[in-house]
Amino acid sequence: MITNSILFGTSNPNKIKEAQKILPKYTIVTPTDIHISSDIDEPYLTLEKNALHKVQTIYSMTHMHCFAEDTGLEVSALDGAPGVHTARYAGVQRNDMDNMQLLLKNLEPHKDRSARFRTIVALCISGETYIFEGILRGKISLEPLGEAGFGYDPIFIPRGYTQTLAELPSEVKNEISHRAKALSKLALFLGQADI
Ligand code: ITT
Repeated sequence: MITNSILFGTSNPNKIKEAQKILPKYTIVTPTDIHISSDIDEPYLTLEKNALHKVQTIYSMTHMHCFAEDTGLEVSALDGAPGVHTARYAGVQRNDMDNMQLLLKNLEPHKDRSARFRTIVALCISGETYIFEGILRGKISLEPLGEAGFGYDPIFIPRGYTQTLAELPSEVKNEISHRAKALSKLALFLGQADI
């Protein structure tokens, strides 16, 4: 066991940056650090199944304590879309601006702009898997605003705020976000398991 070190199986450097700030007591090891591929497919139709698939794939390659996550943006008026298709909403190019523009267009006819980010973190310790969920509620803005964060942050206004996640300081996002909530549960679990 590597005390206080944990492998985060992701290809997204922004997620790694956020996770390291949210989990200061742990050293986050990345796939790049240990020279393995971080490009894992997401073949399933739920965030839970994809997160478990990712962590099991990473564990089978490394046998290290590891976690992976899948995040979706769920928009009420669009029946929960883009959901599990969030990354490729506007196509396989996985382009953030294309994705946001398509979402804004599809939401145009609707009054209800409420939405939520949902993160499922899957943890694998000695081959056993565990799931933690984090949800951030809010609404979709009328246009992209702000430079911080990544992905859909420029069009998501968290409940209780007037600015998008990309306009708010990163410290605020890391306190309130879906990822922060799921990773705080993971940290509590690891602390109780003395890992
Ligand atoms: P993995 O290697 O961890 O899978 P990824 O970037 O492919 O990295 P996801 O499949 O979870 O991650 O991403 C789903 C989409 O949601 C993708 O378009 C992200 O940019 C977006 N996303 C994820 N977390 C976000 C956040 O905190 N704020 C805004 N957008 C986010």
